[in-house]
Amino acid sequence: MADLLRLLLRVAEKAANVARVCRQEAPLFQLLVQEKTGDDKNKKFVQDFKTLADVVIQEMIRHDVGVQFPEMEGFIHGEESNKFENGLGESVAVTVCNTPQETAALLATVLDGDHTAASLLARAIHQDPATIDAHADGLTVPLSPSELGIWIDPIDATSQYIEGREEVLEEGRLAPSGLHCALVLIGVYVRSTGEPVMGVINQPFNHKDPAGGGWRGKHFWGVSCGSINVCSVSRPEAVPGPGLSVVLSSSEKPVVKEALSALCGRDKLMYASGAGYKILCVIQGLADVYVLSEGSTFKWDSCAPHALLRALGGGVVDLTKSLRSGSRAPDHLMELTYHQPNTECKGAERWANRGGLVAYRDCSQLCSIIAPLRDKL
Ligand code: 2IP
Ligand code: CA
Ligand code: CA
Repeated sequence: MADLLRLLLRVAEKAANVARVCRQEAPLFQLLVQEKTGDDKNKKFVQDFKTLADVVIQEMIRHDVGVQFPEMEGFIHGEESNKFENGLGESVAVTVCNTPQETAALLATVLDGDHTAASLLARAIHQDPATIDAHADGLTVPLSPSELGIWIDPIDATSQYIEGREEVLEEGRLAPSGLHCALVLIGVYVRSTGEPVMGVINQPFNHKDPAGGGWRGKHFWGVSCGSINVCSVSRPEAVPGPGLSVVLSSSEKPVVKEALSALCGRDKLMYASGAGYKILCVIQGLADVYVLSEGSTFKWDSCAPHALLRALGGGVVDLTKSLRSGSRAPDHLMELTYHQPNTECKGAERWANRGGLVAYRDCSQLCSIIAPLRDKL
């Protein structure tokens, strides 16, 4: 498992590089931020490019993991499909080839012959990132890659990534929107039980290099399997004082906002973009819980940060199941799992966390959220 962790940290860093390159290199950046106006072909092309950044990152991760762990190959899933239709209506399967030149040639067919952009992207995909040390050499977990599956969200909070607002982060404070909400999420689960056991999160736009070298990222990881619980983030200390702090999507239902504002301390009901970023806020102690009443997140959004929360003694439960549990406290049966689709649904909905969710660090805080919501929802 230490090998798999090291590999995932590396591919997540590579993914973050690709995400940064798309914003830093002018020919790519122009594609990313082009106005969505003009004729239909142009509109479609711009839309394509935004998706292409995601698809390329996901395929790169799938490729690199498959090379080192062939037994995982059929079990590496993600948000995107690699089938791509270019502006000319041709269908292209985006894959990572053996050489940067071949990858560039393939990407150029998707980018309507834009060879400059294709070469820049291919170079980033084939570049070796600086090695990231997990300090996890002694990590032994009784699981083999052939028992595991992977969920990838190549870029979570795409809208913030595209919009690109640069916020200066204040230590210990949550910033509701901006580039820092965009995250690369790679989660590992057990195929037979659906338990999330390993998660890697890379935040490509954490801070600006003070020497003018552009954006620098930050990575987070966690492993949780039986009695083995290790996380790169240390468990935040409990902050004394009344009320819980809660983070929500700004599009959360008014009834949920009202129920929770009665429960939270002053200024402790907060809003932030990105499902992954909101769970990361709980991991870092910037909020105590994240409540989402709708089925608008997917397995690829929650798997990686869920593993980190478990390693810290918390978790992510299905909100609907927890509300229906009568007076019983939420238990591990209500935790989200990652191996079974919603069979009655089609497309992405098959993998939606349909019952909504609550992400928490502390079981007692979870209970104190569920009871009042049960009366209101
Ligand atoms: C989105 C993204 C959104 C989030 C939504 C996710 O993923 O994280 O920000 O909505 O649930 O599915 P909100 O910010 O309102 O929580 P993506 O950007 O990958 O589509
Ligand atoms: Ca997402
Ligand atoms: Ca995404």
